[in-house]
Amino acid sequence: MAYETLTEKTAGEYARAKANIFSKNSELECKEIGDGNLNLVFRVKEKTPGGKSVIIKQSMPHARIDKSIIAPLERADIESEMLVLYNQITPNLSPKIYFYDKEEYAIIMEDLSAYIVLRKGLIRGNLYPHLAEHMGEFLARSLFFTSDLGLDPLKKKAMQKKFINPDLCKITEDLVFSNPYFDASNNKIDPEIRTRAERNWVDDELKSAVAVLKEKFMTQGQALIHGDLHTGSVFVTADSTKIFDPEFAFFGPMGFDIGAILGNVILNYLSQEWHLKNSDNKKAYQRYLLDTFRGIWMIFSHRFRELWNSSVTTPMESNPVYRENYMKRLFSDSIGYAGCKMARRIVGLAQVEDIRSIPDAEVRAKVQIAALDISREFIIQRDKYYSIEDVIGTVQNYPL
Ligand code: SR1
Ligand code: MG
Repeated sequence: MAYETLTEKTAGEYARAKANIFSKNSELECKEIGDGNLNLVFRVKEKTPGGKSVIIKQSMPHARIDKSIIAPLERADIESEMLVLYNQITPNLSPKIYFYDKEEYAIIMEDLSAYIVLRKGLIRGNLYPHLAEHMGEFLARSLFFTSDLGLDPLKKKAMQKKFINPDLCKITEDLVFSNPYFDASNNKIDPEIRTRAERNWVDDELKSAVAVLKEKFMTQGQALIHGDLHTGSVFVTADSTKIFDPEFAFFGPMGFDIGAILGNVILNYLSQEWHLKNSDNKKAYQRYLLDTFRGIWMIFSHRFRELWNSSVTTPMESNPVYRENYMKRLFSDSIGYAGCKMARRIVGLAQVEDIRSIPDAEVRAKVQIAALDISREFIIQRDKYYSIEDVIGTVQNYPL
């Protein structure tokens, strides 16, 4: 069948025909619920109380947010393969796939409607006591077992051929590593922060540090990374975490995934200057966010070292001096990429609800400028931080 985009009218019967989930005669209801930047997303549900439901995610040949951005349909091949892989190497931390349709570029998967997108949960000030543990475990296992530390080099190279993702990498190269640092036509810059944003365009120290991180993103096939691991790519409940949306996956630097989640936690921390401004809870919630930030790195690095000690078999890589040198570089990359991921959400095309939903222009500008200043520190100082505590110090000492 030739590719055709699904609609609320067609997606229900499509799901019934393709996935062995719904009974023949059940009445189905369908809603398009996509609010991301790229794809169509439908929820199909049996109308009966307690009826079954699924999610269908379908690629379109361009980005939803900007039709001039090329985003090939084949990204759905990558996403479906990634979700299968995640279900194997990081069990229970991603949605299950029921069916992948290669002709329609549509994935039929588990409906996680009991969950909330982490970004929205954090904006509401919810606590997720297991988040750091689950993210740390996910990062350690997904990165270790797809790197040369945990994978046979021939298998890794065979996977590298399969997971080449040039157009989606180009989106990141432009939107994260280039456009925020010059007057790009698709930047979105609030007038109140224009002067601060323009300061970055003439900041050669910052721009050369970002160029180094960009070079690493483009050249270091360290592990099979998710590629877009912000708080909008994670579903949560109080005791469960599911990582989804790995359509940007490719073999790149591990720190890009770690930094993505860390940077987005800091954006939420800053946005609480508005969301919890009238609450006694603001300081406590910001402390919780910094605990989560610290916890993700600590649990990741602890589990990663454990996997290293138990599973690295080659003599060269078993060396503990090399291991600690690797961890140091990983830490520095993660903080640098956290900074890059923060800045792109302040001045670039695709921004984040945490900050865009602040209606008061003055408060929003204060938060945006804080994000740009902290992001600069993260990028420039990344090799000089001794521990995650020092990085937290940069955030805590910032005069908000
Ligand atoms: C054109 S796509 C814009 C952004 O949305 C995705 O979530 C990625 O972060 C991408 O950079
Ligand atoms: Mg996405």
